[in-house]
Amino acid sequence: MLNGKKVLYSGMQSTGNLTIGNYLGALKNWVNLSDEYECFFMVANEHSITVRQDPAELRKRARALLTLYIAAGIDPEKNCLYYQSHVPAHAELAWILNCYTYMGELSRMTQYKDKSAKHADNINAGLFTYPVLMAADILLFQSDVVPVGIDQKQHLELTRDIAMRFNSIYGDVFTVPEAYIGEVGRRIMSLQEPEKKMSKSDENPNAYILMMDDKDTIIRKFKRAVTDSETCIKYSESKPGVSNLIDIYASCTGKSTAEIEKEFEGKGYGDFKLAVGETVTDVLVPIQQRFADLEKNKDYIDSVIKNNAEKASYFANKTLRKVQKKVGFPELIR
Ligand code: ATP
Ligand code: LTN
Repeated sequence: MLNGKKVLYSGMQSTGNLTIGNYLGALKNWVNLSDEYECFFMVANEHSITVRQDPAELRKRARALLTLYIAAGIDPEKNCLYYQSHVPAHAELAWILNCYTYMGELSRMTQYKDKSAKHADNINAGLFTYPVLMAADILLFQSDVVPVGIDQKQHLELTRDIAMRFNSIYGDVFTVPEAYIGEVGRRIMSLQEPEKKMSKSDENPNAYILMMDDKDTIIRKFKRAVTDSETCIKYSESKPGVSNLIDIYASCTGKSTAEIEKEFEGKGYGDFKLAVGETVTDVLVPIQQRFADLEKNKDYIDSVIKNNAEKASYFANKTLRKVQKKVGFPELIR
């Protein structure tokens, strides 16, 4: 608890441009939950370097991501938005937690398996211990709830295991967090291969809708979305393409699957795809406009970054000091 509220914590890597998968699976829930909780939203630029990055590009993307958090509706006066690399406690706690995490646990992580297959020329130790840094992020803030897409569930379970293991040795040091995974939008699929998750690192740009795509691009990509040889708009496991479009439409409009099926009864895929494209455009355009305005206001974004780095460090250091004491590191002599 912080200021009488439960603590909500989440972050995203500053690699690539966000897709509607990132938005509907995570960012949208952050905005919806932010009034109810004391929130910390972090830009995971330390996680980003587990895959090789261009330095200038990484710096630019981190700032764009933080700006996009605000453009999507997160109020930087009420919530703490910051860069992971501005708070050294993340890396320090990650080291300690590395010593309480087993190789076997980390080698079972599906994201590690996927990413090491994809980047076979650079299977670095950071890629392997990535979930420990994520556990450190979350545990440093004594977080109660962590809103993420379903692909991060396994990392959250590991975080809970690490927290409980540490607590069972040293007493109640960490709050054991819960994942918050939304009902709709938890797993948005590729528009080209609907059995695969929509990913910003997909080689085929038609597979994803970026949050910064313009209207024509959005409509064109939905038009080309892979469906099936039938024509009816029905949610079914055997129709992953159409079901994914229904999920996207449901998530953007708040309508239920049954309502959507009824709305498009007797209509074809062409009409439905156009409606999905227009709805997604209506959601994204205001965010894009706010983003463009915010980007021009350099001093404002700088002040958010500066103030929040201090605030985040203050809370993170409190937990870090407690942990250091528990494991037996001597206090600094002043
Ligand atoms: P990449 O695919 O390039 O590895 P990513 O798109 O998964 O990256 P992350 O920074 O790893 O991006 O994810 C940020 C947040 O967005 C996480 O909470 C993740 O669960 C969520 N998310 C990512 N893709 C989807 C998706 N297709 N559907 C729902 N949520 C998603
Ligand atoms: N691994 C997460 C990003 C992330 C995160 C976190 C999410 C890093 N640290 C802490 C929630 C809480 C991902 O989405 N790929």
